[in-house]
Amino acid sequence: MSVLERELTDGVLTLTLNRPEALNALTGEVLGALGKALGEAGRDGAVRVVVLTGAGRGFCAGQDLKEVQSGERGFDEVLNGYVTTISRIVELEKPVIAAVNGAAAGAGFALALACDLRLASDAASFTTAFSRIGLAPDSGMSYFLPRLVGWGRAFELLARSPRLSAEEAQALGIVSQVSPAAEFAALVHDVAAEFAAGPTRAYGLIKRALRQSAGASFSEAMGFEAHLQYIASQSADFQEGVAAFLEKRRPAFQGK
Ligand code: LHQ
Repeated sequence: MSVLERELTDGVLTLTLNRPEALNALTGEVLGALGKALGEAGRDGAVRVVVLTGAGRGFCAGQDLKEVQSGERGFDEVLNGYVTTISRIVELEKPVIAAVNGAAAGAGFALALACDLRLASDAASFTTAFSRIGLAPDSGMSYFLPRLVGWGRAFELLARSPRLSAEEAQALGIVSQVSPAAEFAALVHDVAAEFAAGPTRAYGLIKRALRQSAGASFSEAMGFEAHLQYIASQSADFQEGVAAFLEKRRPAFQGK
């Protein structure tokens, strides 16, 4: 068994963190495998959407604290592993869905935040965890969290580290949809299938536009939008989208 399971079906690449005995806590091996799989997903035209989930009752409990305590990897090496892998999610020009099946903590919570969309089972929970062990946030959490929930709530979630239920996370805007655990696989399948049949190129450009706008002035954002729209307008999916609208039928996007 691999620490990261991969399955590609109908354009949906499902990556399953697979250390259930430790709630899928992240080791160098897991992070390396995840980073590599995300890099390959970017180059593989058969992949239209990526789903990230966890095996067993956890989503991801963040950094494996046994590995940290063992000192087998230097602190810089551990931190750099997060920078690389989280950046791959953000830079991947395809939608990445976090299917949060269980507990998400620390860098595991950050991993979900770096994804483009979060779906949660009602068995999921979310906790920042860092301050409980005397740490500051990492893995992009200080960037993503205030953008989703606002500065004040982000401070409280980071400093007090409550364990949020899926419903509480949804009320804060962290999660977009929650379903009963028994129906979660069907929800994830349906949402992933929607993206797998969508205009992949446009999704990639949406990610690029949002990323750029986060640090841009209004006029810079408008200028960058025009640049991206030129790229989008060259795609086969744009031709198909307009033709389908005018012919009053559903578009058949090829992701090109
Ligand atoms: C674990 C872990 C874990 C190992 C549960 N490691 N075994 C970056 C750079 C450098 C340094 C440090 O960190 C970082 C980034 C980070 O991510 S820091 C934050 C690290 N994560 C945490 O502090 C979370 C620790 N875990 C928890 O608080 C709880 O386990 C949660 C809230 C996730 C779930 O609670 P429960 O559902 O009650 O499960 P549990 O605590 O009983 O855990 C089940 C097992 O998983 C247990 O093992 P055992 O052998 O006793 O059954 C835990 O030891 C193990 N486990 N998290 N991070």
